Amino acid sequence: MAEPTPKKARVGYAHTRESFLKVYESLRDELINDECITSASESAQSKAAQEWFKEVNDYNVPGGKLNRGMAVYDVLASIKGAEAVTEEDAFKANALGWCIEWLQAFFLVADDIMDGSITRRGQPCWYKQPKVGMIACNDYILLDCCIYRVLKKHFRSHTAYADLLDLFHEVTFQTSHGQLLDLTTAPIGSVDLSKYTQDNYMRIVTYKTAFYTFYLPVACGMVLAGIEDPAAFELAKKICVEMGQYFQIQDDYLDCYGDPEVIGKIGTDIEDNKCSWLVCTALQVASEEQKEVIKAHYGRKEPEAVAAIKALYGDLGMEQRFRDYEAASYATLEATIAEQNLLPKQVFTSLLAKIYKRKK
Ligand code: GPP
Ligand code: MG
Ligand code: MG
Ligand code: MG
Repeated sequence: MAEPTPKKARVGYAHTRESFLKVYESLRDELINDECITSASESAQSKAAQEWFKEVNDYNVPGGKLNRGMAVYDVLASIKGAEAVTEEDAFKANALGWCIEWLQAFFLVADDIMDGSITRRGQPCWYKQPKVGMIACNDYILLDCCIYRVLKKHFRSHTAYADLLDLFHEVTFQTSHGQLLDLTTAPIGSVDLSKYTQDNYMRIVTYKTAFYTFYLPVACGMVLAGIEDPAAFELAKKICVEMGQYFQIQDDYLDCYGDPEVIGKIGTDIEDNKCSWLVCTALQVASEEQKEVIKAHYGRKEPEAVAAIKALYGDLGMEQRFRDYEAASYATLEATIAEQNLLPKQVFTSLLAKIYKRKK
């Protein structure tokens, strides 16, 4: 009698940057050929528009660290176990991951205009390209639209379609509220040191960064894993907000002390009058005389003014203060993650490991 054919083992899905990028290419091709914008695609005008749309995507979407996008699969695998994740699940996780990367691209193109930034991810900001300029305002709207086209195409029959739509809309609302706080706390040409408080700072970074950077990927992974318990989402939000605050404090530190070659962008926080962790912390320890230096030089474009602020940060030992904060914050986060039992700890520890002591 013939031996029974052994059950074919499922070939494990390799979750690599390369496999994630392959999903981007197929989603992007679907988008640029989306039938709701290609009815007249034979005309030269339509061809040129399609080329532009492709370039907007390729220039702004896939070139970052991809931590947010790749985290959706990691969260799903941490909850279900990697061996239980099917190819179909993996595709869905990666498609949602790319929706987050599209959201990030939308935010960054817009943020760079608002912050007057020069470079991003090691290349000129999109709006700085001579042929682009303020066309970038329409391009970031297009980047935002991509999220909802991908969701419609790949999730419209999913039981959680409405929840996913709501999640992306809510997080966009929270982030633009954060951007409003960020911009209005740093009005050009008026340095009001009384605004740079710890409370104001934490409110800005919670909204402008934490929800979309950490809560969104975690919540997407949880939705795909079939989690419905509101308490689990509340807990995830609490931990993700704490992690997001830490992440933005690192971003503020790197704006001043990071190597532009490594972080891929040139810092503008001092010139832009930003309510940054560095200026808020400096003000807590500065003497009256040092506060006068901040008042006279913060929020100014002149290189000497920026140099005066950086020298003051040096006098106040800001680099060491940041390292102390980083160690303390990491310890607190580890404790918060360890003391909960609603979600596998790996959901959060794998995210934290990727950002601890990051240089970019
Ligand atoms: C980070 O601020 C926050 C964002 C990029 C969100 C922008 C939100 C919008 C609604 C446009 P940042 O200016 O410190 O970031 P970076 O240092 O990367 O410019
Ligand atoms: Mg910016
Ligand atoms: Mg900004
Ligand atoms: Mg920044």
